[in-house]
Order: sequence, then structure tokens, then C-alpha cells
Amino acid sequence: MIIKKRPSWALSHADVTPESVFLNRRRFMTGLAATAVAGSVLPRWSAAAQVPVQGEALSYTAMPRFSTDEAKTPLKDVTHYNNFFEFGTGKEDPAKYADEMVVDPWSVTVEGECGKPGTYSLEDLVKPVDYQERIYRLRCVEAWSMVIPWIGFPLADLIKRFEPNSRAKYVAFETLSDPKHMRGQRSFFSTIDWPYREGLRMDEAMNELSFMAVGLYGKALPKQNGAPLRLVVPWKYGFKSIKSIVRIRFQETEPKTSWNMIAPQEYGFYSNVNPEVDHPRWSQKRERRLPSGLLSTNWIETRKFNGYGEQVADLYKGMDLKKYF
Ligand SMILES: Nc1nc2c(c(=O)[nH]1)N[C@H]1C(S)=C(S)[C@@H](COP(=O)(O)O)O[C@H]1N2
Ligand SMILES: [Mo]
Repeated sequence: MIIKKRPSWALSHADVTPESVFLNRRRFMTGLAATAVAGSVLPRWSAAAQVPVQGEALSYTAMPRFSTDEAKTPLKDVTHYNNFFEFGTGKEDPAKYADEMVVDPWSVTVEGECGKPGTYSLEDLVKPVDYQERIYRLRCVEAWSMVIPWIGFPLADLIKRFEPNSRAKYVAFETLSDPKHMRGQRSFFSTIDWPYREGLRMDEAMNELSFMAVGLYGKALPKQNGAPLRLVVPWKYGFKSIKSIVRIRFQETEPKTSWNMIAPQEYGFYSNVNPEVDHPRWSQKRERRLPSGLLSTNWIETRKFNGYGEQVADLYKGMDLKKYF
């Protein structure tokens, strides 16, 4: 169910946020404050939260099992060649305009088929978390790709805390809606029915590769990469990796997703990276690995499930991936 008419996120947030969330965030870092928003209380944890703050370093444990020998895409490309349509359609628009987005304070509303619905502050969400660094490939449906060192935590760990029930077959995500600060949402030409939406089947969401990122290259996520909290599902086309998440909903039916709503023949719900299934308007057999210039375009072969088949192929056993593209 999509709620179309509701106050802007900024307004509703102001309505529900207790002033404790506005206190000096150092308090949260010392682990003294255990603050829940709107009466929702998650289990208490002893660990001190390290709340991502723009521009600041995060501590983390490198995870060799979730890494790669491939050259990392330079930070400059990772942060200046982006898709974040809330800030425009040009690849450089997010780096130019995402700074207008307000990411502090931040909260996420959790709803639907689960035992712990509510609105949670970012501090609450990261309180028990030990950050990991995972170096993943990101393959955009537009046939370019990057290798990005993310910092974050398994999506499964977050989901378990909300106690989804047996009717929770899917999990839906929504990005912030704030046309005042997101010029792409004000655009008359926009074809997206905001907010940006994405979703996963529950077993996909619980897969060990599904990751909630709060940082990259050792620091809090830049706004253009989806601060303060974004999904990373490395075996699917990049548009599934939804940025700046403010809503998580557990549901029985397959959620609506933004690109599927715009062009269902071109962008499926699953959108697993698959060189055997071309986009109707271009081949998916190869990809341009960034950095890529005029002299060295750096085309490489695209791998099924973006090279993560060992971890995820079982999720799709018996499914016709040409039909469920
Ligand atoms: N909210 C939101 N999330 C989004 C997008 C977007 O436009 N809005 N673009 C997607 C697409 S198409 C890609 S390829 C990746 C790009 O992530 P990056 O800019 O961090 O590399 O973000 C995805 N997440
Ligand atoms: Mo993309």
C-alpha cells in the first residue's frame, strides 16, 4: 500500500521527534543515552553507538570474506559520478546539490508485519552495531560499474531486531521525501512518483550479502551516496540499492518499486545482474568499469549475479530469470 498524501517528512519528523534527539550527539557516543523516538524501544545494548557524522571517520573491521582484489574505484569517481534522481538526472548533479539535503537528525519508520514497529532515531538503529568494511562491486543497469569500499552492517541484523512475522514475505524501503531540499523532487519533468521506492523478497534481504551502508572509504557516507543510511545489494542492478532510507515496511505482497513503476518492461522487481538478459534497449553483456576515459574505456565482461552467484544463486533455484528479470 502506498500512502500518497502525507505531510513532508520534515514536518512529520518535527512532530514526533523528542528534543533528546537534538542533544549533543557525543552523549550517544558515550553510550549513556538510550533514546527511542515515538515510544518505540528496541532491546538495550551495551555497545557505544558510533553515529555517522558528515565528513567524519568511522571505525570498522575489514571483512576479507566480503572483499575483492579488483582495483577500487577512486573516491573522486565514487562521489562525483552518481545516480540520485532526487537531485537531478545528470551524473554530476548529486555531488553539486545533495548538500542541500538535511541528514541530522534522521529517523526511520518501521511498519507492517513485524513485532516492533515504530519510528527509530538513527542513533537507536546503529547503537548495537559494530561496523564492517566490505568491498563490493556495484553494477548499474546503465552498463557501468564501480568497486566501492562500504562501511556498514548486515541488513539481516537490523531486520531481526524488528521481529518480522510469518506474513512478512517482502521488505519495502523508501527514501526521504523533501522537495524543499531535493530539487529533483520539485522538477516538473520528473517521471518518478516520489518517494523513491525499492524492495526485496525476505530471503534476499536476509542474505549475508545484503548490507546497510553508513559510510564509504573510511568515512560517513557523503550525501550524494545516500547519507546517512542506504542499502547495498551487490548482485542486483544499482537502482535496487536505495539511498537515504526513512521507511522500512514488512509486507505480504511484492512492493512497488520506482523503476518498475516507470517502465515495467525494462526494469523488473528482481533486477539481478544478468548478462544473459539484455535490457530492451541495450546489451547487458559488458560493462564500463570506472574510472573510464576516452583513451581507456575499460570495458569488462558482466558476470551473472555480478560475480556473487556462489552466495545468491540458490535464492532463485527453479525460477525463470528471463521471466523474473
Ligand atoms: N533514492 C535513490 N536511491 C538510488 C538512486 C536514486 O536515484 N534515488 N539511484 C540508484 C542507482 S540507479 C544507482 S546506480 C545507485 C548509485 O549509487 P552511488 O551513486 O552511490 O554509486 O544508487 C541507487 N539508489
Ligand atoms: Mo543505476
